[in-house]
Formats: sequence, C-alpha cells, structure tokens
Amino acid sequence: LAAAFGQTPGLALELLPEAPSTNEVATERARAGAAEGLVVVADHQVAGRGRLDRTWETPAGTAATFSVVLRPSVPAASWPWLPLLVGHNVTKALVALGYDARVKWPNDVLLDDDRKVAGILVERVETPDGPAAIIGVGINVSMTADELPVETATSLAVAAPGAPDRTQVLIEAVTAIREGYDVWQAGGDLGTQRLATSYRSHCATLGREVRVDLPGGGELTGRATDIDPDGRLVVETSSGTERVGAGDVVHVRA
Ligand code: BT5
Repeated sequence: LAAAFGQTPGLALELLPEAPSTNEVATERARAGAAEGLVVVADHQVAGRGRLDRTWETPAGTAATFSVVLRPSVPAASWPWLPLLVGHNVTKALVALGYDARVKWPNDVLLDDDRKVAGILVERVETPDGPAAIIGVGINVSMTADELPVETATSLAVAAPGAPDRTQVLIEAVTAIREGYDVWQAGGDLGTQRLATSYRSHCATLGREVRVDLPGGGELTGRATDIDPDGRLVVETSSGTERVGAGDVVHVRA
C-alpha cells in the first residue's frame, strides 16, 4: 500500500492498525495543518460514523476504510457537489473492478438488489488554513453474509466469489476520487456541469419512484426526475415539485 501511494502524486498515506473513526483522525490532522491529499487508512475502525449520528460497523480486516483530507478551492456554491463526486467515483472504481455498482442519490453505492456495499460521509471542518473537506469512505470487501451488520448491506465477496483484496479496492477508490476531484476543480463551473451530466447518467435514483425520509422527520413520495444545479434531488410529488438537499432515499419497487 505504501509503495502504491509513494508513486501517486498528490497523495500521502497514514496507515493505522486501529482508529475510532478515520474521519475523526483526518479532522485532527487537517486542523494540525495536513496538506490536501492525506489519506488516513484504518485496518480496523471501532467507532465508525454514518450520517446523522448513525453508526458504521465493519468487522476487523474486512473493509476498505479511509478518509481523505481535501482543501477545495471551488466557490462555496459548488461544495454540495463534493459528496456526489465521491459517490460517483467510488462507483466508477467498483465498476472498473468488474462489479455492477450503482449510486443512489446522494452517495450510497449499491450492488445487487439495491444492497449497500459502500457508505460515504463528507464533513466540512474549519481549520487555521481555511475550510477543509473530510471525505470518509467505507467499502465492504470480504465480509461473509453472516458478518454483514444490517439486512440492507452486502459486500464484494457476498456479491461474487473471488473478491479483490482490500489494498486493491482501496487504491482503485482513492485514485478514482483524486482524479475525479482534480478534473472537477480544474474545470471551474464547466467542471461542475460536466460532473452533473456524468452523475445524472449513472445515478440509479433518477426515473424511480422514491420515498425520501427527511432529516427533520417527515417524508415525501413521488418520482425522482432530476438532479438540480446545486446537487439536490428533484422529486415530482402529487402536490408539486420538491427539491431535496439531504435525506434518505428508498427506491420503491413497482
Ligand atoms: C453512511 O451513513 O453511509 C456513511 C458511512 C461512512 C463510513 C466511513 S468509514 C470511513 C469514515 N470514517 C467514519 O467514521 N465514517 C466514514 P448513513 O447513510 O447514515 O448510513 C448508516 C447506516 O448504514 C446505518 O444506520 C446502518 O443501517 C447501515 N450500515 C452500518 N454499517 C454498514 C455497513 N458496513 N454496510 C452497509 N450498511 C451499513
């Protein structure tokens, strides 16, 4: 792993046998001045976090678990695209490894039967060097069916025999994120438009009947028709068009 990182410009590696949450460690490093491109990898994460104070659980040695420090220079209005960019590029990495991966808005990565194989947590943190984005990614690699923490989860090994090893998955994912991020940043507004076009054409949520559980409680149902220029999901409900900036989407089967 260290050798692969050494050859990749713009990336540095901190490998930990165990961490509470790699997002927590990466946040500390960013506050202490870490440069963009630091990747904190934990062999075993013991207090992994999801969104909204939920937990992320992976048995030791079965997952690619990492966080990347980024310091985006894009205008504040483009920041909401970052979580989508990461979901899109983790999906691309799994597709490159031969999996039929899809992204559910905003950034759950799904395999067969809409089961979740990877989760992403992007957090903005203030640091003495300006705002940073902590990009946390957990990919279920070699867990057996018995080791899956929840009914809705899957792993690469459960999806198909002969899963690649964690190091390979990690390198593919980190490289895809870094490349996608560099192209997006270099492209300015056009970069965001290109990302939006690519994301739309790969997002499994568009065209589906959905139920969205909203963060403050409450839900809405309807057909997901678009992603707007700010990265929000557009849902046509029986009472009109709604735009959702955050929430949990359930793809409703016909
Ligand atoms: C997420 O939250 O999907 C974001 C998960 C981010 C995890 C990475 S690992 C590296 C970095 N460090 C951290 O501490 N976090 C990041 P959310 O959409 O809120 O989904 C959380 C829900 O997914 C939980 O409530 C469970 O239902 C389910 N879940 C927990 N562990 C899972 C797993 N390993 N695979 C699939 N689903 C899981």
